[in-house]
Amino acid sequence: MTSKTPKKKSEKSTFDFSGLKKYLRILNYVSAAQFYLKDNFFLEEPLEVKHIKNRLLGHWGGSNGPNFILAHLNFYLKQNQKTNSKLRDIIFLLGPGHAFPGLQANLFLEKSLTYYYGEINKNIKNIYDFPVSYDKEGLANVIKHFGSPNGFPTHASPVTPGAFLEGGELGYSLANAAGAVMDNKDLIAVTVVGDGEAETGTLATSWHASKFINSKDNGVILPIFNLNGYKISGPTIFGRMSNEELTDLFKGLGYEPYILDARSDTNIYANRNNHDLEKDNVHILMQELLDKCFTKILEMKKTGETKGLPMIILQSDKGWSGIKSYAGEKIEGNHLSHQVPLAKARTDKKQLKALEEWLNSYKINELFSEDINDSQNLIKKRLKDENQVLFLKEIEDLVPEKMWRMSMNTHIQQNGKGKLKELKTPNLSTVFKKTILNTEKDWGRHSPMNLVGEYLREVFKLNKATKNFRVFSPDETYSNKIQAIFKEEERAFNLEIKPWDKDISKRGRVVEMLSENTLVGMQTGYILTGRHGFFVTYEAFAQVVTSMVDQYLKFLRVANEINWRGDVSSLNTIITSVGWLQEHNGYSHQNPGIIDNVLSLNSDLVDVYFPIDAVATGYALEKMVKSKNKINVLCVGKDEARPLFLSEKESKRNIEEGMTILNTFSDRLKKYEAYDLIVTGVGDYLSLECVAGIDFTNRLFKKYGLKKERKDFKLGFLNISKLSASDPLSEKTKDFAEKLGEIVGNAKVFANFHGHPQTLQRYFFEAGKNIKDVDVRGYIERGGITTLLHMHILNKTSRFHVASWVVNTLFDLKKINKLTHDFLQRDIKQEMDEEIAYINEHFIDSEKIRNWKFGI
Ligand SMILES: Cc1ncc(C[n+]2csc(CCOP(=O)(O)OP(=O)(O)O)c2C)c(N)n1
Repeated sequence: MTSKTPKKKSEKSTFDFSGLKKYLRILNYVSAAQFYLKDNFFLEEPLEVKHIKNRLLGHWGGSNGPNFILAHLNFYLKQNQKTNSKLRDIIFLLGPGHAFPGLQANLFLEKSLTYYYGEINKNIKNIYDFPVSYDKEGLANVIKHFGSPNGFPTHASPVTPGAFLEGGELGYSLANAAGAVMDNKDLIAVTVVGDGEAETGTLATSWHASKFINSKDNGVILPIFNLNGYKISGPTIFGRMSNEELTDLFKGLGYEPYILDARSDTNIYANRNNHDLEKDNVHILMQELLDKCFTKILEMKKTGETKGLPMIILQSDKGWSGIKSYAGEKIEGNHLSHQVPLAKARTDKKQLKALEEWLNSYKINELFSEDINDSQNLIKKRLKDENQVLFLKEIEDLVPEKMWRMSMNTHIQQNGKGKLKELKTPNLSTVFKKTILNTEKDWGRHSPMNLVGEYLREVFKLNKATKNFRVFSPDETYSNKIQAIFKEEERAFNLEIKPWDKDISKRGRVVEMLSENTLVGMQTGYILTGRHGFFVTYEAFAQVVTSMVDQYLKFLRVANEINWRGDVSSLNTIITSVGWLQEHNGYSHQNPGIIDNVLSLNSDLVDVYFPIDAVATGYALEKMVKSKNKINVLCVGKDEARPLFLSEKESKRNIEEGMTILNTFSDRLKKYEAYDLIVTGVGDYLSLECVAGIDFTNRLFKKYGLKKERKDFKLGFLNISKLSASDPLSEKTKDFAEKLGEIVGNAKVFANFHGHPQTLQRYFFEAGKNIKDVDVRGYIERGGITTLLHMHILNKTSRFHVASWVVNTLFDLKKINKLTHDFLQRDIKQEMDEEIAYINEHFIDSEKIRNWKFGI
């Protein structure tokens, strides 16, 4: 494909790599300089302690492999993009985000840092108070402000042009890349994977991503596995595997691996007195490999095949081109280069000297263009960033055209164009008609998850042409009861499909893989490149991905402050097959911890919906798909026998407002009256038990003729349909607390929560309630293979516990006497014991419980 492909390894290149080698020298110099220099940025005078930063932060060792890769990619793309339009839609993902100094150096050279953080582009607000102009001053700012409190971070981040992967928590790279290339037909995601990163569970399963992505209708990932052999403090597993083992492994995983051994102690190009990078051979080999890979990718795209997708295994020295050894210890090609070598350069003169020698070895001053000292010229050049010149022409010539640069790819940043492919959303009444028929209150059998299935099916249908929607699920589409989507869309599978396999095709847009981590990585990659996706999973195992959600929130929070990033759809998760009803599985499948986790984040970007029934589920879904830049979780049960508590109108209001008193289940209040007791339900099963508890209480008072006593207190039912994570600095958080405080007033409160009780407690505390006036119940780790009622009894959230609390509280308030209290409590206990006896004998809840209806 290249116009001048080099012939043989030993042959002298027909390419002129002189510019590339210089480009690479800049990348490596600027990478290193970012750790150390606060002044004398280009070593124009002898290096002194006063030039060295007070804190030496960052990661050197991992930066150099990616630097080599970046320089080569630019070289290759610049040669080929003009003649081959298929090579213009390319993004770059850096798995080990700590290798950021190199990426940052490249972004400066590509002028994309100047585009976003220079003074030139008036449309883009510079979030920094220093300019990154494309001149020495701008480059000095890049070096100086690396890893500083108000400057650049030490890892790739949302402030990094072209990045949508933070890479701090390792392992996401391939999954993110997979999400990005899905339904982006022409996209090629070049993805650098670290060999330490490759030991993580997420990455280990992500090699399989290509089995869900046919390369004809989707883009393709080109993995470049940077095998530098070391992690933080020792060798990597992959670093000590033989080439045969590596080849066998990756062939088995479905790739065609090409190994490039560029290590100084094993390859024939080593030259310890000079950078081996100054020789042509390693560059010829890399260009040959890139050409082979891109050619093969474009070939495979014609058939959609993904078996045998090319990948490069780049074996390089960790800390490549850096200090070789110090005080008898090997630094380059060893884990000791991982962070900042010569970390005592500020206090140890010998280390300072060694640092100076090392930095000088790149001869940075030879690389600047000759006319940059002409200050008049400089001012003129600043006006037009693309025409500015800082380095020698042969270096600047390597940078691809602006719109084809990996860092400026419009799938990732908006650049003034519409990146977010808006979703057409269903008309809810159409969905209700299909699933519920009559949406008025009804004690019939309605499954919220059936409704979810129909809703998502409708979303697939409406967005068929735009191909901007996917569902990600760990093998649970059927199990979570959303199989209605298969009437519209299939599961993706790019391996052999047997005649008896169901709902599966090479083109499906439902991704079912039993790796929650890889799925969420795919989902975030899909979303951050402008599309929409739901992750549907068992509640108990959603916790597997909590740290991924935490990381995503950090990304969102920073991205939301950067105007050139543009909007993205929300990260939508449905947690179902919840712990309260776990008929097939029992104790191991009972864990609402994901709710605690997301609600404990200090942010106003996280909402968790707890719709009380199927109709409310519809309204919650509508909110989720229409929201932007947020994290939404929907928590709802999947069983069929759920009543409808509310009219459509009440439901809509209930979801809109996040909490409402439901009059049907509450005592009527006269003007200026307030509730003495409020029973609060959060979650479908828990709310039902509250309502049943109120009903049971009313019957009890009736049974014993306690008419006067019953009239003497007002009992209300509050349903909370949405909890948001709290941000102490946010108005929204204060509003919620105020509203809750107003509703509950001075009432005594009993609250039944779907998750762990302590998570809900905080909201009442924030609302100003005294903790002794609020009794919060929830999942207290009691469970097993048992019935729904028994789960409530075990966790003290049952209707009997509601009634018992009412009776106790009335006694405390002196509204009933001791005698009444005692016989009511005896009655409650007796009824509960009868139910337990029934369950023990028949293994199901009694008919009385199963057929219970409010007030009937
Ligand atoms: C999931 C996760 N576990 C642990 C770490 C801590 N950590 C940071 S860098 C690193 C070693 C990474 O090795 P590699 O991916 O090979 O990166 P490189 O050698 O290229 O720097 C580790 C363990 C992390 N960032 N993420």
